[in-house]
Amino acid sequence: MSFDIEKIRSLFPVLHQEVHGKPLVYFDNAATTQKPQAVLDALTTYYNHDNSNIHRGAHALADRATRYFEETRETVKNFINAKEAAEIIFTKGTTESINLVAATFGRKFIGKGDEIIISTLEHHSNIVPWQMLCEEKEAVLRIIPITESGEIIYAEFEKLLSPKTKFVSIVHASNALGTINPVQKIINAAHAVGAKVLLDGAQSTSHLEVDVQKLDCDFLAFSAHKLYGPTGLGVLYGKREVLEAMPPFQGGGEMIKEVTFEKTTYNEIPFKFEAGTPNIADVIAFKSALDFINLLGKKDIKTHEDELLAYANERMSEIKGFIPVGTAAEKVSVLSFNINGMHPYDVGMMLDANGIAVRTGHHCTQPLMKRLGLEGTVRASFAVYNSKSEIDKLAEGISRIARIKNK
Ligand code: C6P
Repeated sequence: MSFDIEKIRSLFPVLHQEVHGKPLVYFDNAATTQKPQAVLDALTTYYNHDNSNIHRGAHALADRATRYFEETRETVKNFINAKEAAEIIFTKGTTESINLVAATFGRKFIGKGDEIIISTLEHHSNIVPWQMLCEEKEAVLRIIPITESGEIIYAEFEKLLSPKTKFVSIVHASNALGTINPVQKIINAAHAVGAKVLLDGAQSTSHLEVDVQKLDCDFLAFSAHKLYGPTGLGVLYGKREVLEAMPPFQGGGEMIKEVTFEKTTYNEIPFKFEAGTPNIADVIAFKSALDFINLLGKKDIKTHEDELLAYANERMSEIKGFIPVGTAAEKVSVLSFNINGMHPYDVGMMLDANGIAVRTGHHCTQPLMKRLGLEGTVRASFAVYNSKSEIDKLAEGISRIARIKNK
């Protein structure tokens, strides 16, 4: 598929509506992306034709559902270039993926006085599970500081590394500012002291090529709903040898080999980590979302989104009172800002009145906002179906709002 915006937009039914009497401009893609018709069709086709539990039934529907479910696992494997499909675990989302690692790898391998490194840029999902673990194990959480422009200070990260470092959990691309972290360097340096590395790929997997074998990360966590797929579904990638060394996350059906009242033996990966009936319909529909991304191609997606961000920066720089937040050299398509003298929430409400959907507030990154001395920001985040003419509408809306306070 060539990068034909009108054609791409025609695949997303939700985009074709008016909000408050204005055509919808959807710029809240970092929160969740919209779903193409193919994903919606896959959901109804599954329920209309194939609905069945998987990995258990001795009948045609169960076979079909199992096959489609495992086809998605294979597609995810290829999407991130994992070595094998068994390294792909389905979870509820990035949040659950990170919690799984903290609760299993963390509980088994991290002890008193050990250190875990995260950064100032982290989403709460990549802070709180590690804080909980540190509290339980008397381990220590270390934080990589950032510059005013929102980039981690790499030299400070190097100073934090020591033989005590057991784990580095780092966001690949910041949801609040868009900053892309130098993850390859971080992974190499962490491995050099024997630490394992988890990448929070919630915001990177939809914008950038993410090749887990090339990166050599031990874990990658991400959510289907930020990749044009359904909500309530996430992925945890882990290297086979690391996953095999970890205890299970939850106990129940599917994750066992054999159960007696005396002793239970656990299933092979990935099933060891997938207790209970999984989110079958959404897993099956996720394949259509990944097929859609693959058809467009990550390279062209990145080019398009970089163009949108550059254009947005150019348009906004003309506006008196526009304050950009997060000006890192390497960014995904996130435009975070404030308007001089205005609360971000009020800006968001005024944009909404013009049909423009943005997110406002702390973006689940309260420590980051505290570091920047801000209560929050307004965040416009761009996806494959967004266009320069929509950015013009954003610029016009912001200009009108800024004029109120910045005459
Ligand atoms: N960020 C945003 O508006 P879940 O909720 O589990 O799908 O993803 C959590 C998460 C973890 N890490 C990063 C970097 C994220 O951006 C998110 C989700 C959304 O920015 C909702 S808070």
